[in-house]
Amino acid sequence: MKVLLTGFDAFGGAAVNPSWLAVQALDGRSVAGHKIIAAQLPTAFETSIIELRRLLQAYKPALVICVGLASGRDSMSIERVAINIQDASIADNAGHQPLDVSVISSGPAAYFSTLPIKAMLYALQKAGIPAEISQTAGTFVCNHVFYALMHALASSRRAKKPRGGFIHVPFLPAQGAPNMGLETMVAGLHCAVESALTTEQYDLAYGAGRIN
Ligand code: PCA
Repeated sequence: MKVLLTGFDAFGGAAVNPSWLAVQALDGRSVAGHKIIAAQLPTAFETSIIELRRLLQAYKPALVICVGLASGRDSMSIERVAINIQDASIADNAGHQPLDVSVISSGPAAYFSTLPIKAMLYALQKAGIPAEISQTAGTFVCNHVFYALMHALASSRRAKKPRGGFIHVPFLPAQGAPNMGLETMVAGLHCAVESALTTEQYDLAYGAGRIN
């Protein structure tokens, strides 16, 4: 039983992406009887979701959490909803800057995360880690990957559909403010994975989970 955690490579001129450093630190760790596999996605519209689909096929994880950087945020942001749009204010790492186009033309307008987002929020807060529910993952590569993930999981024919969703992390202290230390991010993701694996009941649409 596996958990897939993805982070992104650096983009927009930055030297590192904290999302990759944080998930990499959890690679191989066991949580609630599951083994974590960390993988990097390119910050590029087209190739990110090709790689994501390959990883889903290869590992058939029970839980998938994609992680990305959101500058300007001061907490771990558990995303509620992925929307069917690509609208980039900067070029991605492949030089593409899509404007006002869908992620999947035949797909619905949006997908809710199937993570128990409120249970995860309370677990993080209980552990003293700054956390919030976010109502938008933006319209750049993170939202794109989140939408493609939820589309793939929704059409999964596995008996028990894997749960999946997205978490944004802040800058690292060396990147600017607001920020969060890498150790706090790693502890937060560990806590989020544990909560997602051990919260049994939740409302699919709203993510309200029973608090353990
Ligand atoms: N953050 C960007 C893409 C990659 C990343 O880490 C975003 O929020 O869309």
